[in-house]
Amino acid sequence: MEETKRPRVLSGIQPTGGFTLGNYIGAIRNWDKLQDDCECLYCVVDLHSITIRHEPAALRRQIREAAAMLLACGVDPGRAVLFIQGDVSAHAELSWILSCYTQFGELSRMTQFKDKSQKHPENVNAGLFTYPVLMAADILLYQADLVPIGADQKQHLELARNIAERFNGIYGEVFTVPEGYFPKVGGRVMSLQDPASKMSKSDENENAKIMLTDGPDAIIRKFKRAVTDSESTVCAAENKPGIVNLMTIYSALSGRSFEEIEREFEGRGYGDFKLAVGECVASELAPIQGEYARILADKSYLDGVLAEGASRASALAQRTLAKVSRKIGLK
Ligand code: AQP
Repeated sequence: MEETKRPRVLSGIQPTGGFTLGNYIGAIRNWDKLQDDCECLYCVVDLHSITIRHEPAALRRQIREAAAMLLACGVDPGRAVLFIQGDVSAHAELSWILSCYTQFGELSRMTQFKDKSQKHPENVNAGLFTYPVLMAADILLYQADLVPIGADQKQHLELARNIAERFNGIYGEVFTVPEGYFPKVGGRVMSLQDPASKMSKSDENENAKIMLTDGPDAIIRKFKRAVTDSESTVCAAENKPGIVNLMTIYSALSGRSFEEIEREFEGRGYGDFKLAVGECVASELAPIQGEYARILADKSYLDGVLAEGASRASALAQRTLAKVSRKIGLK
C-alpha cells in the first residue's frame, strides 16, 4: 500500500525573553501534539527579534533558553526538526526575493506593525515593516501545509498565503499555500491586568503575564490579583472578559468545557476559582520547569540538537531556494 504523505508543519517563536502562558496555550502546546501525525519543523526565530533594540549578550542567552524551553515543552528531536532560524541563511535570502513580490500597501495594513511602531516610536525601522515577509519566507521555504499559531498571527499568515499565490500565479506551482492551525480554546490568551489586550511577553507589568519559568507562589499570586469584575458568579458572559479569560486558561489546560467549569464553581465565588486556575497552571508548568533546568545545563546535548536541526532544515530550505532562483532567472 502506498504511504500517504504526512502534512508538513512549520512554526516559530521569538527569543525576546521568556515565553508566556499565552505563547504556550496559543502555540507551543500544539507543537507537541502535532509531532505524531505530521512532519514538524520548529524554529527559534532570532532574526525576527532584532526589530526591537536588544542587548547582544542577552539575545545570545535567550536563543539557547528558548530552544531549551521548547524541548522542555515537548518538542522531540526524534520526531521534529528543531533549529535556530539564523543558522539557515536561506531564510534571509528568500525574504529578500519575496519582498520584491510584496506590496508596500499590504505591509502598511499589518496591525502588528502599527502596534509595534506606536510602542517604539523611537525605532520604527524597516525590519519592523518587512517582518511579515521574513515570516512568509520562514513558512514557504519548507513548503509547510500547516502553521500552528495564535490568533494574533492570522493576518501575517494570510499575507504569506497571498505572496505564495501571487508567486505561483506568475511562475507555476512553486510554493505550498499554507493553512493556519489554531487551538480549539486559547487562541488568544489575554493580559491578567487588562483583559482587553493580549498577554504579551514584552508587557512591562509582571502581574499581567504568567511566564513559563514562574514558580507556584508567583503564579498563584498573579491569578489572585487578576482583574475581573464586581460580580461573583463564574460564568462566560460577554461583560466578564477577565473571568472568560481565566475560564479559557482553565479550560485549555484541564480539558473541561465552560459549562463544566460553571457547574464546578457554582456558588463558590471568584477567590476559589482564581486559586483553582493558579494551581492548575502551576501543576502544568512544574514538570516543564524541571526539564528546562536539566536541558539548559546539558550544553553538549543542546548544541547537538541544534546543529543537527540546522543541517536538516538547511537541506530542505536549499531545495526551495534553488527552485525559486531558477524560476525567477537568477540561476
Ligand atoms: N496571548 C497569546 N495568546 C495566544 N497565543 C499567543 N501567541 C503570542 N501571544 C499569545 C502565539 O505565540 C506564538 C509565538 O509568538 P511570538 O513570540 O513569535 O510573537 P508574538 O505574537 O509577538 O508574542 P508576544 O508574546 O506578544 O511577544 P512580544 O511581546 O515580543 O510582541 C505565535 O504563534 C503567537 O500567535
